[in-house]
Amino acid sequence: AALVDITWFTDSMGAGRLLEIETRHRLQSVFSAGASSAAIPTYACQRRTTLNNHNKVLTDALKILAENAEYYESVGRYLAFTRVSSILKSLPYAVTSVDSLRGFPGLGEHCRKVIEEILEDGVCQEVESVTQSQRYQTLTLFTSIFGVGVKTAEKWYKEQHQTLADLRASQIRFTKEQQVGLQYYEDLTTPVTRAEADMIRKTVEEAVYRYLPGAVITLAGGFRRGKETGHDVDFLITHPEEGKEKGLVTKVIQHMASQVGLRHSDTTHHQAIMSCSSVVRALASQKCRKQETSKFDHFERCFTIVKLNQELGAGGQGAGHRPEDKHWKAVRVDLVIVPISQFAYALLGWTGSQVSKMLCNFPHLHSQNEYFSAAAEEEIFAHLELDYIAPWERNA
Ligand code: DCT
Ligand code: MG
Repeated sequence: AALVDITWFTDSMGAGRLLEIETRHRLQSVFSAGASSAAIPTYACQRRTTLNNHNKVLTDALKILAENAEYYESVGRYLAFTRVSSILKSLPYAVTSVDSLRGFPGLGEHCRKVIEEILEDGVCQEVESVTQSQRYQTLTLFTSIFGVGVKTAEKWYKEQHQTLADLRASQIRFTKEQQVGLQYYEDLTTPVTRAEADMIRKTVEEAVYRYLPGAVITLAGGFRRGKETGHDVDFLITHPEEGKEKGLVTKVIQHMASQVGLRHSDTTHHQAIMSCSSVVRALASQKCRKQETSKFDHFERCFTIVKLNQELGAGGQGAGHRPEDKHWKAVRVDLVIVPISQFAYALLGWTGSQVSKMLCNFPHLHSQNEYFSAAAEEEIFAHLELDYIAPWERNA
């Protein structure tokens, strides 16, 4: 059963640590099982977590500590902070005293102290000093660049780089993704709105229906969980007839690229739409779970950056950043092509949050890489004898 919680962490923490995480987690589960209060489901995927976070001050603080732990590659601490944060998000009330946290699954001394300090003083000294540290600031900045993970960010930090300007002026040989990440940094770190997602949907539809008229396109990711903004837009594409979807991704991308309509003189932005199929994220999920997963992670997919026209400066914010003649915004778009037989799993996985995705890797769902067939998400939950959790309750 401990597997349920493990897979969630493997994507963000990298391949080599699965075993370590698993071992620690099994221990944690054993110990927490006895203490956990009846009110809080032990499995993260069974907690109904809406976007209405009553404990944001606490979870923001724990998030900072979790990030910092990740920057120091401290898996155990990362897990501890993240687990507690995820449980706090699921509570339908604001925590006002540490005493009320008795029986709280996985609450260690460290988290307890952090929560206590914030409840009493409004701030936690440790969190304050982390956010003020140069290392934390620089690694947070660098990892916010598309194509840059913790390892790379740390390497650059150790080479004395601290700002984007430092990087741009350096001799570093950037990957293709990182070049794009730096080039469109402002755009890519500006949240994508739902309205923008809808506009992109039209572009995707136009390209997809051209090659596969009966295709079904579903907006997944945070937007499906009810979020108003996201860092990207995730689409699942399938067809009611199994196999019809094969090879679609290349055609769609080529068509979308040809429709971009760049001005002839526009040479600097010729990469406004590009295919980034080798992006870190794809690699993370494919490499690290070779045996256990899963067809789920081997769908045809493409991580792209789409040039979204923004007539009349829609979006408003960040006016100072944009050159006057730039009336478009670079937006990250993920396209995942899924055979209908596996659509329910893909939908569950790509809806997220990361916590819910783990259900797809649950061992009971497949034997010898053959999935139990499921026509809808509800069937996957039912097969695992779990209560169904709706997309908007998966915001752990
Ligand atoms: N996912 C996955 N494998 C990964 C990363 C993500 O299967 N390596 C799944 C889990 C969540 C879903 O895809 C969408 O991913 P994100 O876009 O990163 O998350 P989000 O919740 O949509 O966040 P945001 O709203 O910021 O885009
Ligand atoms: Mg997303």
